[in-house]
Amino acid sequence: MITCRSCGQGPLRSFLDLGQTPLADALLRPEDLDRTEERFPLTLAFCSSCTQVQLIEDVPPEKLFVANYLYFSSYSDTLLEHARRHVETLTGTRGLGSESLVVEIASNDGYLLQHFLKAGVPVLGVDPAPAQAAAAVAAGVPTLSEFFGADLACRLVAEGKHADVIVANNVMAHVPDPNDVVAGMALLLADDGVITVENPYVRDLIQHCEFDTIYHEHFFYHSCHSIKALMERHGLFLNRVEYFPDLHGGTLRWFMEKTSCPDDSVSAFLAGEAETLVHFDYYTAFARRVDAVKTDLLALLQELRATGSRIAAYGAAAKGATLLNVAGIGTDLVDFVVDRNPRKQGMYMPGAHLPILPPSRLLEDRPDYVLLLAWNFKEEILAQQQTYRAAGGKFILPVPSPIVI
Ligand code: JHZ
Ligand code: ZN
Repeated sequence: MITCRSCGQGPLRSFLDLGQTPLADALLRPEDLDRTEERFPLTLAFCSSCTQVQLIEDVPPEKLFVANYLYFSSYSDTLLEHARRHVETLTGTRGLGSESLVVEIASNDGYLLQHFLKAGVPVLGVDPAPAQAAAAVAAGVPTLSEFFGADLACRLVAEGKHADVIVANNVMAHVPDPNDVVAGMALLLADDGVITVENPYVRDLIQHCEFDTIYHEHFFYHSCHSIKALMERHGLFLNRVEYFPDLHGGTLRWFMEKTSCPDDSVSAFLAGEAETLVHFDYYTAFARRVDAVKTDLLALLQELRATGSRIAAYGAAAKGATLLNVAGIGTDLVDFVVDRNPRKQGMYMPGAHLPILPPSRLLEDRPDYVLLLAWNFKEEILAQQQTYRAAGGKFILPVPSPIVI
């Protein structure tokens, strides 16, 4: 039996098979295009013991987050503003100052910690991705370029460090051994400290058919039940839940402390989940709905292409790679993808092999349609592309069901 990576039990019951796909962030250089790309099965399952939704297959994190992992958090203004507000609230509510310490796990390029530094609060970032950690250090954000876990936490504690706040945004999905990470958090957290964790909500993934957010980096798809169970195993208690419906398709922020004092938000979310996503039945229709989106999207693109339209895409996002590969969309249908991260420009999307170009190409080439792969930043990208739209350019939103806007 394959056991659950969170509770160690199971059984795991699979409910979605997305076939074999290349790693979603493994962008290709021109010279890689003729090489065979490694593909891995992508199957989603539900743990009957702790309700944690997770991937069945295991890709070693060293393959995922090191060499050609080019995701930089700072290319979205929406995300930067979300981070700035979180820092502002935490600094105020927790009374943080020059004697405090904030540790962020998966601190990327320092997009969040920079705001604490501006407020005079000492920080430490941890991120194994070398280019991102180097960018953070260059921007003055102290950062250790390694994986976070109990070992690193012990070393930091031995140096006399205790965190008043630990932030872990979009990383609890990415760790194959979440117990090691949470054990490390519990060791490092000061007795009166707080941990905030953010992750897309599995409820929104299912409800809005966001199947493209399923890829090998995301081992886990969290709910309040699954996070609570994971945290309690390490003496940490879920005391508050906040919901951001527009962030990454629907994100939850969980607050954990060493004492249990849950507010009403916790009971409200747990009650909602008890009726729905803690039961396997909740997931059984998902595969059929995913198939319908794939078929409809492919039919729409084929029809547009057949009538002479030119189609591009926006956002060389990991979710874009899943969408293109799972739906079978390649250069026969979409000419190129644009992205404002200069490190991604000049590279190619894994599997689908679309070239990645700067966003200015939309106005230069004037494709008739743009498939919005980064649909999670719809408002930001549509606002930025007003000139292209005013000139008649149209966007295609792939999920929850394909529409032209
Ligand atoms: P974006 C990433 O997923 C990676 P991805 C990771 N696995 C994760 O969990 C989630 O984030 C949270 C570009 N862009 O953020 C930037 C523009 O070009 O949706 C990105 O390359 N112009 C850690 O990769 C891409 O689009 C813009 O105006 O699916 C968006 O990728 C904006 C706003 C973005 O995440
Ligand atoms: Zn489990």
